[in-house]
Amino acid sequence: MKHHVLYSFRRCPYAMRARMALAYSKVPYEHREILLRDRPQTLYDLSPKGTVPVLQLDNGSVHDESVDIMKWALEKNDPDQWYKYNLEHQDRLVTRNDEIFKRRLDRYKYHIRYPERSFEEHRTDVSEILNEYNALLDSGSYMFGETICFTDIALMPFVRQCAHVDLDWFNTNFPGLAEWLNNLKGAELFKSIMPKYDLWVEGEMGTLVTWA
Ligand SMILES: N[C@@H](CCC(=O)N[C@@H](CS)C(=O)NCC(=O)O)C(=O)O
Repeated sequence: MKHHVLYSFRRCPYAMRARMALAYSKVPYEHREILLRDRPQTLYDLSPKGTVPVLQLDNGSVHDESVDIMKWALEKNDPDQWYKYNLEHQDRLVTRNDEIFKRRLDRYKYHIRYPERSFEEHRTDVSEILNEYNALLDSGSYMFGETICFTDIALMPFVRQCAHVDLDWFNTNFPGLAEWLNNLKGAELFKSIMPKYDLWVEGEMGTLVTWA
């Protein structure tokens, strides 16, 4: 293969964090936009679990976990040292997001499907973790100080999704986190990974993504 290939879905938070890391590290790749409800066979051939994002490297090896894709990109190029300090703490926060916050977020967002708890209880569950994020931001604009790091980017798409369930509530209760989110949402990095790509057609070339 001549280049790396990313299978992605625009609105998937895991794919967003992978795309942001690839953009930051300026790794060129072929973007293949897919639909979750109509996943191409090639995706399953590369990774039987069929989730996105999947990155197939130009040497044929495959990363099918968003965190692995991020770390692979940062190993190639990490000019602002996103993943150089506080590694254990950074990993702990991201794992907690993926293993606990994401589950709570789904229950809060789709509370109608989880009637065993009330909407308020689901909201309390996400609040517990949002409060921790908010407290981290007491001492800086980003999770680990005044500059963006791996954790900010890995968490942002999930916090964004959570905020949008009820933006007024989010902004009122987590002001530091709301400002953090607005900064990241408004940043060129995020905007650069959100264009609407044409759907990839099996057997054809996707969209080549290159960086100046
Ligand atoms: N642990 C995976 C999770 C990826 C994931 O669950 N992606 C969702 C889309 S947002 C997906 O592909 N869902 C389809 C499915 O679970 O079958 C990662 O970090 O890449």
